[in-house]
Amino acid sequence: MKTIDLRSDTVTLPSPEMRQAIADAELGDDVFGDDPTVNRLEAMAAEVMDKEAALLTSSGTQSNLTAMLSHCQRGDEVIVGEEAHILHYEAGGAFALGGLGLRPVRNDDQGRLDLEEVRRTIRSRDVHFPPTGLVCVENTHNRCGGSVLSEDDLAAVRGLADAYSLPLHMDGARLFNAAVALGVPASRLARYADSVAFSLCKGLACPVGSVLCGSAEFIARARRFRKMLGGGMRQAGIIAAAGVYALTNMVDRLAEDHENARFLAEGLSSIPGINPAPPPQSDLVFFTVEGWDLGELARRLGDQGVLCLSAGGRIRMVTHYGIERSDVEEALVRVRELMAAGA
Ligand code: TLP
Repeated sequence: MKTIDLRSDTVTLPSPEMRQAIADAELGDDVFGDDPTVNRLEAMAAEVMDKEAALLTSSGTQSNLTAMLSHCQRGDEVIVGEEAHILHYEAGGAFALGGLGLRPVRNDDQGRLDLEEVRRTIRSRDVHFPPTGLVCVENTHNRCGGSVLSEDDLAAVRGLADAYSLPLHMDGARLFNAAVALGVPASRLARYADSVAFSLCKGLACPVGSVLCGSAEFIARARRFRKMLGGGMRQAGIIAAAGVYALTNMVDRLAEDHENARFLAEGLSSIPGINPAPPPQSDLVFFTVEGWDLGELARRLGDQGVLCLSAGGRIRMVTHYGIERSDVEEALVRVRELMAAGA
């Protein structure tokens, strides 16, 4: 029985062409600035995001923490949506390692921050208060179902950040999914943020890595914080080569993952007992199920070779490189059979 792994787009494996690019990569010591492939990836990423500079990091988590450290001083507060990945899934690094307070504000089911609450949460200058140092947005938004922040959404939060002279960081782990969903270049979305982190190891199907982009001065600071976090990697061209390949060859195909996600969601909605979720905007599909313990359902699906995650009272399935339409069809057959068999 073929295993259909829908747990995350992080499970993607490099294509033969990507492996070849990795094998052929020219290498040097990146901590000395000598790795030509890393330098090439960073230049490409800066260009794609229309920022002055970029920095390869080991993960999205490292990019986000590096960004927060580079924008803020210890003791500052960082405003994040209450469903932000930074808040829920990054091991509390901002608190533990950065000495930063994360201040959650309400976000709607599309991942848009409640701007009135952001306004109320921004601290006035007073010796009693921790200064507000940064506002963060997430695009696409993971816990909000892979929803896409539009240019209007981003312009609104940018306007507010500007009104209070605050920098804006975008956790764009899946920013290319957002760009493909909106049919705009990623730079159109990146321009609203001072810094943007995008992942190489999700839909772009690289084995490792994330890239943080911003002004030259910001990235110079970030380079030191990345080193402090243990992210100074030596012959990192091995990683960067996959990134260069992905930026050239793996972006446009994300549209296929989005189509497969819509097809999956439609199919799931027609299975008795599954509560139809709103149509997915990108590659993440969430749903709830009547009469099942969701952990148990995920485990039983796993026994049937359909891997998914149960999180926050929902099941999550993700389409990605390596998952074809026929795999989605087969997954739907197996889910339908299990649901018919009952809890
Ligand atoms: N998300 C992973 C898990 O951590 C949940 C996933 O499978 O979706 N920002 C966003 C919006 C993310 O979804 C993720 C990873 C990250 C940052 C962190 O990236 P990594 O895993 O590279 O540290």
